[in-house]
Amino acid sequence: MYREAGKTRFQLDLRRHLRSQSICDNLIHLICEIAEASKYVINAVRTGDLGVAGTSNLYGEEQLALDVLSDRILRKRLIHSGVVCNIASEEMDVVYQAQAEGPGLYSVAYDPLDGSSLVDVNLSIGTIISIYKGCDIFQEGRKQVAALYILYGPRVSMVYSVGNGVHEFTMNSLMEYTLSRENIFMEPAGDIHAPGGLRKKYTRGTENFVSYLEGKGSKLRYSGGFVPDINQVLMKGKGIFLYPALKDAPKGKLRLLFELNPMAFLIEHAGGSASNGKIPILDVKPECLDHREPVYIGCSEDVQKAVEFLALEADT
Ligand code: AFP
Repeated sequence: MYREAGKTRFQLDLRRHLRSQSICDNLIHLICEIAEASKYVINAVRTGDLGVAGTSNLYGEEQLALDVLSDRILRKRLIHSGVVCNIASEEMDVVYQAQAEGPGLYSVAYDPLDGSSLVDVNLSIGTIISIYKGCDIFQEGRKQVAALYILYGPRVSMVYSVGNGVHEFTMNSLMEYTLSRENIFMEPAGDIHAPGGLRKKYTRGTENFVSYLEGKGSKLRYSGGFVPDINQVLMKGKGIFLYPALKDAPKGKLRLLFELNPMAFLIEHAGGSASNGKIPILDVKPECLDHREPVYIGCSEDVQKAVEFLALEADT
């Protein structure tokens, strides 16, 4: 659910909206630079080479040419911004220091093109960005000062929060982002669920939770892209995404720094919740770049129900 931006605010562009958020100029500049970079990513996605890059990332996953190209576009733009200290990318094995520690600098963790394996079947994908003040990229997600994603779908949209509401911008024909939804908020409980991972590998608690969702009439809506799947839950304001602990992968699949922390920041600021099944995602202390966590994220009552089912499993 959301409050449709009033007609008078529809033309409000990203920079002016950011200025209304009482944040410092360097953060405004950084978010605008990321918005600019997204235009080059869009062009790459629309026209780029769908082949493989012949390299692999930290997780041993084959890198598509688009992954590498999108990563390069974003990293160059972040360095060019002049306000970024450390950079962590899902496509890089190490933290990249753009400049030495100093006042007014930020650190950025990003997934340049999440869901890139969906490009060749023309499904929606996205860029996910997490921003911290200072040079420590391994802070708990609750210490983020901003988070955003860009969704490359039938429309290109950007959803951001600096801790003062969650707002959506839509790209117009001039490739400008203009306000389309302001102060997006979520209902306490939902009627859609996006269950990642193979069901036969679910633990009993997750299996019972998904059966509970089905029992209350929740519809399965899963694309395989974290950004569009979260965007659906957020924009409808009534749903939950889960990528749980699996029997052969107790930490699930999704990465804390690049995927879970930024989305948890957005969902919590829209009135929802995000848990690893025990504690809020935003309270998990990142241990390393490839830190993964199970995730249940969306309507607060649905997330709480998942935690209860998992606690029951733990007691048996
Ligand atoms: P890719 O970036 O390799 O396409 O993975 C996408 C993703 O990290 C996330 O966007 C999805 O929610 C999740 O993986 C889908 O995983 P499954 O393919 O196991 O459902």
